[in-house]
Amino acid sequence: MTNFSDISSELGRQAIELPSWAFGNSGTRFKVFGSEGTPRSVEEKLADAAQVHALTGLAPSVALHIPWDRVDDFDKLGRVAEDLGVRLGTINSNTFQDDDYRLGSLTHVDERIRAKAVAHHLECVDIMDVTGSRDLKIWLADGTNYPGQGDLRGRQDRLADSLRQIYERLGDHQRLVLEYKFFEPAFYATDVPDWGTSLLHCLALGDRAMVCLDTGHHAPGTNIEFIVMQLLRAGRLGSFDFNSRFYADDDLIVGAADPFQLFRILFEVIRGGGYDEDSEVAFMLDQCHNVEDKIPGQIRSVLNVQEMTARALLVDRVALAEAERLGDVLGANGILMDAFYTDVRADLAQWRGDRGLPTDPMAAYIASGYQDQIAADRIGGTQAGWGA
Ligand code: LRH
Ligand code: MN
Ligand code: MN
Repeated sequence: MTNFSDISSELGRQAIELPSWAFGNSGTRFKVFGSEGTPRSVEEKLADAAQVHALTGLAPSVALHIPWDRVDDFDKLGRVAEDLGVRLGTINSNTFQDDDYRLGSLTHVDERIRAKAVAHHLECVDIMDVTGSRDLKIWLADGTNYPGQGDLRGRQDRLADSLRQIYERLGDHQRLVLEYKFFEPAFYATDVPDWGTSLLHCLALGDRAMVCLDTGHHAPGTNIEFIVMQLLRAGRLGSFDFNSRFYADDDLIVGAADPFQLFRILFEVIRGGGYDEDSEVAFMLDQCHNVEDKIPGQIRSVLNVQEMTARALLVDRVALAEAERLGDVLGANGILMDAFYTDVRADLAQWRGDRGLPTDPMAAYIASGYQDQIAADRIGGTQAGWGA
């Protein structure tokens, strides 16, 4: 049996990147609700993210989305982040809110528009050079709504060529991370719909091309931990976009809908070496907080990931391997479930206290008065970018 004391140092190396867009107003296609205290600038988004890190010690970096977070001086923005106690992380490209991209971006049949989309990604790499970011994350809304609308094969060939141009621009320490999603906004055929398509493109590009697994981007019932295992096995799991879903790409708080699935995913990450000290798998949130307060939403999210990581680390892997070897079906399953059902919340509270962090970060946030302060100070906060 593994005890909490055996895993406490391993918990110390957990880092979960926050998305800048989690702090802006967001919603569905029906309504974007405004909320008090919403950031009016990228700097204010960073300030909010820094609260999450200060209270949990879990979120040292912030992902940016371009153009949502475009500023004149990224070097200065990096220093602002540093002063706040965080750093700039992954740069996300965005080719889904420009009229030119109605029929595609990196796959577009019109060479002028495809070149514009490639150029946008090259600008993102320029930004990464300034911010020191390692990862360029690409998610494409590209796809078709009707059979016959586009040549499926031609779109893949153009995508491969566009990605090659972007990949060639990367520095030695930089990575291209290609995210997939099975549908939406395209409903008939999405150009990067699944991990197989993403992996094929990455394999063609080179060692620094990796797959991003967004947990909300699969059909219901998909065994996501199997995908985690396979990508780790291939050395191509680049990053996670964590969130949870009940129906489609809901972007709800990770671990809220199905904590057991999060546990299973994290167990495969750990078993596959993705949580090792030298692992380059990036853990990120990709969430929106439509009806709840955003900063506590992010605090709850990173705590959920930490809690399930702790439970997954508690799995007695020696006993599990032995039970598997012996063909002890229910014994093996029982070993996994014992860890899943272990309530680690009190141990984690103490773990935080031992490190000078609040034992209850949610309560500490409310007590800090930060929410009231930003509600008073900030009038007319911005949307996350959706619909903007
Ligand atoms: C697409 C997605 C992708 C985008 C983010 C805002 O659904 O998951 O990662 O960058 O949402
Ligand atoms: Mn995502
Ligand atoms: Mn998504």
